[in-house]
Amino acid sequence: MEKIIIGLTCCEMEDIEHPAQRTNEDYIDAVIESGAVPILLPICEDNEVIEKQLDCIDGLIVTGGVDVNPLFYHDSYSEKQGSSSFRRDTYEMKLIKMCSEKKIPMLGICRGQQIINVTFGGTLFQDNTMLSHEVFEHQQKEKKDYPVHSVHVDKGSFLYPIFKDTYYVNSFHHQSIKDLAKDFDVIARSDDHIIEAIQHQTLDIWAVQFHPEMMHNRDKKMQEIFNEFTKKCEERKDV
Ligand SMILES: [Mn+2]
Repeated sequence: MEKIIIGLTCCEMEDIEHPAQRTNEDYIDAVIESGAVPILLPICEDNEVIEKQLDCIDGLIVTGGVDVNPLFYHDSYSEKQGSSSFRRDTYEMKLIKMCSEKKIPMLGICRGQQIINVTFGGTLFQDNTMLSHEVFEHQQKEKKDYPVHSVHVDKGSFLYPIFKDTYYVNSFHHQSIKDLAKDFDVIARSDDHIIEAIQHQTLDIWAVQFHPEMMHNRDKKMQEIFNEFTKKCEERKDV
């Protein structure tokens, strides 16, 4: 079978003199290991360019990065909000909308889960301490490829065949989902009830709050998330 192509979103680098965009190699490696071909999708403003970017891909991975600007979920800036990129938010929201219209499968990771939720009308906690109850530290000081907390997974979700009921994940997020977007289900939570994975009810949109790409070398189950996503994109292409 011909290899399918998966687009990876980029982040901006803060070099004022020589603006650049990049993505972490972990995503690239995990996609290649899954049997697909990764390509980078740079942030841009032109709708026609975005359309054309989508013509090139069979799947989209919305990668991690800075916080989403709270303006996009109609909230005002709190003291605990981190840095954000209006340009990246605007681009990714357009990309996600157009991608879902074309029914191209999508996998959101960390910020990716958050921006997918916001694109479909959901909201975020600007800091995990803003939840009404005590929460763990979700910004780990452990190495990136080691887990720090458990997640409890719903039967019937995309994660269940891989993780079963409970599994252990890494954690690099100080924000999390507050109100879930319409037509999505929460499919995994941590012990302190933070939303750690979501899934669309009818479209092929999956998202996780942890970073499977950072763990994929050490933990085959993390690689399996990418393998299953690639399989989903191949099935979709065959339709
Ligand atoms: Mn976490």
